[in-house]
Amino acid sequence: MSRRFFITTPIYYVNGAPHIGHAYTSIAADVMARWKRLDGFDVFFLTGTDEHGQKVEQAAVATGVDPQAHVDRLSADFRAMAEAMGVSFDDFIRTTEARHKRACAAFWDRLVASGDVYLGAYEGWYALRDESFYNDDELTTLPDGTRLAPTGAPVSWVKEPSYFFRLSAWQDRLLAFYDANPEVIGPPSRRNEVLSFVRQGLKDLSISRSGFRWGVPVPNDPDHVMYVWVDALVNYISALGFPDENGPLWRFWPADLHLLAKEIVRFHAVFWPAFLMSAGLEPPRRVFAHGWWTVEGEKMSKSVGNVIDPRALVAEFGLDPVRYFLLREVPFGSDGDFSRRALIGRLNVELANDLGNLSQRTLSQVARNLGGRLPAIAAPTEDDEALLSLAAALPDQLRELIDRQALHEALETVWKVVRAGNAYVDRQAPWALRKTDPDRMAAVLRVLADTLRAVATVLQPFMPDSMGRMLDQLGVPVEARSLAGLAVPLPGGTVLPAPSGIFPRFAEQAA
Ligand code: ME8
Repeated sequence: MSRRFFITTPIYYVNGAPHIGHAYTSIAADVMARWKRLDGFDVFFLTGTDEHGQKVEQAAVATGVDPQAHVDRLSADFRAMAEAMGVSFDDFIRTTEARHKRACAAFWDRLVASGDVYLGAYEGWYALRDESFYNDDELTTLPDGTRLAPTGAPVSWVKEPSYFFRLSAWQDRLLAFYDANPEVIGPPSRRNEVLSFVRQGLKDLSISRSGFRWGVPVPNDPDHVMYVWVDALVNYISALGFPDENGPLWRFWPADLHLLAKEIVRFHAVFWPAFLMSAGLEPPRRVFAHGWWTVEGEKMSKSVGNVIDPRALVAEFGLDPVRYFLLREVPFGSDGDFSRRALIGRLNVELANDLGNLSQRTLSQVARNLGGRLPAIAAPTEDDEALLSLAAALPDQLRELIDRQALHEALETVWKVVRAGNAYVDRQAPWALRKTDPDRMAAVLRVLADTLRAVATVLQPFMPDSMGRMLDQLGVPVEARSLAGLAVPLPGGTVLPAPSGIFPRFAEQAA
């Protein structure tokens, strides 16, 4: 098995401030990247911004600034958002960078060399908002005659000279590829959607635009810029130094996981593998699409005024609680709704009560009754053994769940252990043992400390800062915080720092 792991987020369009949807994908990818690092993998985690296309050009013109100045400002904001969300990216690619334009030109030349590119004329519907072409039969018509794409974006009729990619010739090879790689698209609902789209037959794809300038120039034809989606997808290899296949980062190709939401599966699971195979490169190993967030039951939109700024949420609730909520609330892959009530409920019940109390109950008794020294491991009773074996199973269980992007199940699996830990404290009542059987009290507290250590270790990717503090309080040295490190027990007598609460409670507020 390869111990390298390359994970990407979409590169986000720079046409507004980042919102909770962007933060969600980036945080989920961050959890997976951190998990793989914790498990000893050599990880490359890529995010960035998509800065070309007619939509961006028009937005810049509307604000009266030069497009480059416009994208510089917005890209910096996306980068700042990622940093504020604790996103541990290894590189942040921008499609206006020279390294990216060079990679696009080389990639285009490869497609041309493969015989898959020809010059023609595009005539059809185009939705600027989606930067996407649509067939007539995909559209709906409003009473006033306006035509809309399935995404709700208005379309307009475009007629211009265009280069085409011979996608029609790739249908059978794509189907063979999906067949040979059943895990390449997830979740299964998205895989089925892609399979039926490809089985219906593929039309050649327009891959250049000639009506505007804000894009990567097509090599040897100054009248054309590359279709923004060709340019955008290439980011995943330009960040690895393409076309230099002997460079230090090329070993990360093919990507282990392209993470994105459901509306852009077709670009990643149909067009991108076809382009790559045409260019003689390996297609990605997996494309996984999560669902969409709505807010208090409504679609997020600037006009409704319900767009949630993730940085404002963090300012109010703290980063780790927000990360936890986003990944716990919704099965990863399904749509979900953001509500303050649900957020506050989970933070109070699951973080403050379940996990916060378990650690407080354990550590305050170690501090008070054992002089703040971690007790030695004692011969376990059946009840001890039951809890310890649940905790010891966590790394393997989470490996399997996170490898199939079941982040919500991973958290639920950890919480089963947390709840078992609280039930164990209630049963064992170490506070009552203090006078009657102090040795047994010490043994119980050690079982609890070891359980908490396992829990905090596997939760680090989700809540890096809080779990770092919990491991500090448990006396776990930084170098012993990996999954491998869990196998080595802490010595009895380790001096623990004074415990302090990790998760605050929040008052429910009327909306
Ligand atoms: O599509 N719920 O960029 P984009 C969940 N530039 N996720 C959401 C979301 C929501 N309500 N809104 C946005 C593009 N996202 C292209 C991508 S990649 C080569 C080019 C997240 O700014 C989700 O990951 O429209 C979605 O796929 C992405 O932002 C779309 O970002």
